[in-house]
Amino acid sequence: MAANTPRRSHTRDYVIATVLTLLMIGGMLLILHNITDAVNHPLTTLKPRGEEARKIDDLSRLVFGIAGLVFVFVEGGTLFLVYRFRRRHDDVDGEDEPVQVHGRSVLEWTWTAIPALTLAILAAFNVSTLWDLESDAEQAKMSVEVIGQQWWWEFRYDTNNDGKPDIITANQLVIPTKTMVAVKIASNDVIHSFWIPALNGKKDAVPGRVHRIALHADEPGVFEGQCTEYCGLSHGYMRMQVKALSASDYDAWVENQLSGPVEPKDGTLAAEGKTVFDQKCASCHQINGYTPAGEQTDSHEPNPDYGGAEHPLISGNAPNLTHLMSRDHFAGGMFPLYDSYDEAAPKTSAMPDGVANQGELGDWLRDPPNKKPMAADRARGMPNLNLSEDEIGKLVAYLTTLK
Ligand code: HEC
Ligand SMILES: [Cu+2]
Repeated sequence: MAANTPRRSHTRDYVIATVLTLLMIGGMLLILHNITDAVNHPLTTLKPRGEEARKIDDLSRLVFGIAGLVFVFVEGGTLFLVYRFRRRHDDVDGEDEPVQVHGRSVLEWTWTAIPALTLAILAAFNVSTLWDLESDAEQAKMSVEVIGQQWWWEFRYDTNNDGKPDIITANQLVIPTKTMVAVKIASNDVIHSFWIPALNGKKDAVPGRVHRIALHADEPGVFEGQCTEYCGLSHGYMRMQVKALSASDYDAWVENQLSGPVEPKDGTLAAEGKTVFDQKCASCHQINGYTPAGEQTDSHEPNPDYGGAEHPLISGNAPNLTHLMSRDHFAGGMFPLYDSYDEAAPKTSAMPDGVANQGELGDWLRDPPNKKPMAADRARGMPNLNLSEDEIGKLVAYLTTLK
């Protein structure tokens, strides 16, 4: 190459580099702003609301802190070297080059040892946090079974510890605050994943296995979650919530759940609805005490691993509806059960209080697979039962009494 290559103007390069850098920083700030906004983005992992989530958060802060230092050190070093050894306009190719260094074993050992040591330190913190989380789940006094179903979540409580569940609910897991609760996660069909980011990390629900994690909530609140393992057709419509209640509200909730189903008064629309229910719905859905065990239809044969016909409260593949209206949402947490809530009542009282969402419940009964994609022909989800408007009216009247 000729010794006097014409000098290029660097101004344009500097401008482009500056703009790109600013765009990158701006983008990063935008992402950071969004993922820490727990109101509009409730699945943020950066706003822990309980002891377990805080342990994970502390760990991730440490990891990101160290990663940040490494970033600053490496990027700073790179920029310094780029600047220090940049090509100058009077540089001559092949001359004036920096001293070439090769084969300095002390240097090479050092820059191998530093990253290895850093990773080893991080691994120690990681493993000890994992053990810590695991031992909380092991030692928790209270436990709830969580069962993933295509495409909703079932929760079973054994409040009197007789080995049989006595409360079965769906989609909204209710726990007392300031209490370590072990959740034992299983699946009735395919692999799902249970994830309430405000309270803990993810844990897969694997058929034939039971995985355990602990949930702990500092204060009353409703914490959002979403199935995070692709589980077929309506995976995206498989949400769940944890509702943490104060000790007294939790006791009130338990008492209500343990009570029998509300009996509609004779001669009311709801009573007629109950008759329709017994004919058209009870083969799949459980109302505690109504359906004789084992009367499920063949196509919805309950899985014996998960109680099946052994226990009269379990209906196998469909949610238990005994206290339907004690939840906030239905069908995998997708649709609100209340049109409007009583503003005076806190969202975290034992029982939601407001005007029942008759419209969407009616729509659901009119054509469930239209509201949420389901494979009812393969015993997954609720089929269209071709109900008449008259039946739908009666059923909605009945369902909305199930507090
Ligand atoms: C063939 C079985 C089957 C029959 C019959 C059936 N359902 Fe369902 N139903 C299901 C399944 C499965 C779900 C869960 C769907 C989901 O969330 O993905 C469900 C969900 C529901 C839900 C929402 C519950 C919740 O907490 O999420 C309601 C309400 C409901 N059904 C009412 C009825 C009524 C009323 C009838 C009778 C007209 C009926 N179902 C008949 C299987 C059935
Ligand atoms: Cu799922």
